[in-house]
Amino acid sequence: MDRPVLHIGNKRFSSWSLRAWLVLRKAGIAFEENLIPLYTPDTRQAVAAISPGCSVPALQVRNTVFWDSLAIAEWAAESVPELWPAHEARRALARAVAARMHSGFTALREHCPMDLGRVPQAIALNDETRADIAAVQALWNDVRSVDGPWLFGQWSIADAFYTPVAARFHAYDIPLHAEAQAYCDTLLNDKDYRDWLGAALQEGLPSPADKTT
Ligand SMILES: N[C@@H](CCC(=O)N[C@@H](CS)C(=O)NCC(=O)O)C(=O)O
Repeated sequence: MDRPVLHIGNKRFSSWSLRAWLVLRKAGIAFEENLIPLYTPDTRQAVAAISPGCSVPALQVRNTVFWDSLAIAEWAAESVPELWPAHEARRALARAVAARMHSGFTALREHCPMDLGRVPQAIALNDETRADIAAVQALWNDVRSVDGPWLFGQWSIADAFYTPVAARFHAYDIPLHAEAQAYCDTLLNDKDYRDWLGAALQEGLPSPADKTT
């Protein structure tokens, strides 16, 4: 049977692609990758040609292409339910936590775009971004399990959604509470994330003309 193909953006910049890629890796689903360079004059057309949602990541499964990191994660969880917590209430909470990242924290996403090639360096942060950073840490503090190093004990899709956040905190040298820093260290030392990072650092890239959030 043909393997699914995950269409992704540059590993250095595409935080949404990283989320979907991590989920498929953790699910143990074999897949091919197709990288579409972002920030080129041809990007829009190239993405529109493969993704009905005109965005990456997009996953081609046989004759169907579906898009959006959260939809791809849910597709994987249909065959690998362990990608979400087993307990019903924790599972609902994990979904809410992932969804909050997916649709929120916009100041953090805009002002601290993911750039895995960036030498860690602080920047001036506006009030909205500082508020997002505080809210992320408060959220982690509220939900974090004592049963393991991940947000819900075992690795879950929620961890995929916060891995790029940890990468931003690192790249912009953002001081964190000790517990939040420990969780970020767990995310950034994860073997699958390190594989993605290694590939990102091999990419020869121009500076983005636009910023990915
Ligand atoms: N909500 C979407 C966001 C995807 C997104 O914004 N992708 C960016 C790259 S990280 C993109 O496809 N950009 C292509 C373009 O702007 O033409 C998801 O979760 O997958």
